[in-house]
Amino acid sequence: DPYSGDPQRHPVLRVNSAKPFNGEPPPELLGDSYITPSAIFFKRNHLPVPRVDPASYRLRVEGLPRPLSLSLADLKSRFPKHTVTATLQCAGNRRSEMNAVKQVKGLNWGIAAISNATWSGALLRDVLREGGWGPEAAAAAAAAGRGARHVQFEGLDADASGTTYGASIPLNKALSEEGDVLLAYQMNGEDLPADHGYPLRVVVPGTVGARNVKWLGKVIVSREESSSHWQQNDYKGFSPGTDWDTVDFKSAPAIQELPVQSAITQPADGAVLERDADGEVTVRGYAWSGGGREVVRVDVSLDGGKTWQVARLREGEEQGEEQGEAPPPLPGRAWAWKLWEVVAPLPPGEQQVEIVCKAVDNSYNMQPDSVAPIWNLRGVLSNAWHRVRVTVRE
Ligand code: MTE
Ligand code: MO
Repeated sequence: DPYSGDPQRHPVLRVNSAKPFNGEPPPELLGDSYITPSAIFFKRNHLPVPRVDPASYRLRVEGLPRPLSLSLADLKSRFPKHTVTATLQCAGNRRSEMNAVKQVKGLNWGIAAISNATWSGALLRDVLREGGWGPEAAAAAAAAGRGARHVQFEGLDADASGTTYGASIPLNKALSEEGDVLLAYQMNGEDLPADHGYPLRVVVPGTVGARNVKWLGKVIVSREESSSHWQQNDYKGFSPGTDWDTVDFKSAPAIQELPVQSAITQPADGAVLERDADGEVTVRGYAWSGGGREVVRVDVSLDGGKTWQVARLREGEEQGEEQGEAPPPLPGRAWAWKLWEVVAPLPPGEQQVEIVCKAVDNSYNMQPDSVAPIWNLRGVLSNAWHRVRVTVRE
């Protein structure tokens, strides 16, 4: 069993697949803490978890004037340590809602294939610079017809044929002073857990989970995108009219930045609510957008989207600022989600109530109101208004 070396997992995780392991936390727990504890942070593995010996581990960095081979000690001592609070979201988060419209191919994620953590490590741009990457090297490469546009990442996890997990991001993102791309050796102040990429993963803030390669073995500055299956033939968006007979994966770009997203973590879909003394209900959830775009507003409806009120974005201690975990985001660098809350009067009488939320980011991107028009055969980019139906009792 290639999975016999996999780590133990927290029993509270809802398992979408045991081998490889894929699990998400219960929504109520997810919405409880600004920083998701590592044990319940969603886990998305395509392959067995590789066991990496930290003493002999080397990160290879190629496609540079001076290729590098770095030990963990090198990464920790030769580069300044940076800490970033960033939300990771799987492209397939909320896929189950697409499945409800029409069957898609992929793990049946609920609303919790998203989590938020603090990550610490070396900046990728500092490491590339150490390898001699700079304006001169870029110009020389371009003049020689080898102009680099991408940075590829290879994981140490492999299938039976030896094929490893891989992905790439645009070189600009890696080099930008405002990109905050990390070669992370810590998550929430501790060594990375085995499931999250021990001893090293890349964290690409604002970018789809799939490019945040775990158990990182190799970094390659290159002219081409990663040739991996997951970059080329997966994690791309298509029209609702495209099916498996007609799909041409070459026709669509690989997903990088994700669209604006929000969901209700409390109450749960199907919950029965007893009206309290004040006749109010507390609605909570998360909101996030890709590319460092900041969520500026969350609207909540208690009548299926007819009337709306603005949610309170939970600030200060609730957002982790007291712990120094979340200084107010810099423009274009809002990498972390916002938790929000509404305390609203429940409509009178015993009835079914449909609670809805939708978020707006600082580019005024908004979520679509329904799933069918954004349905796609892989069930990715599922970000319609989130709806939960509850029953109110007297
Ligand atoms: N990296 C490697 N090496 N192998 C993987 O299977 N899965 C990717 C990404 N990095 C993956 C990987 C996907 S699709 C996602 S959504 C994130 O890791 C999930 O990260 P997490 O398990 O830390 O939540
Ligand atoms: Mo993913």
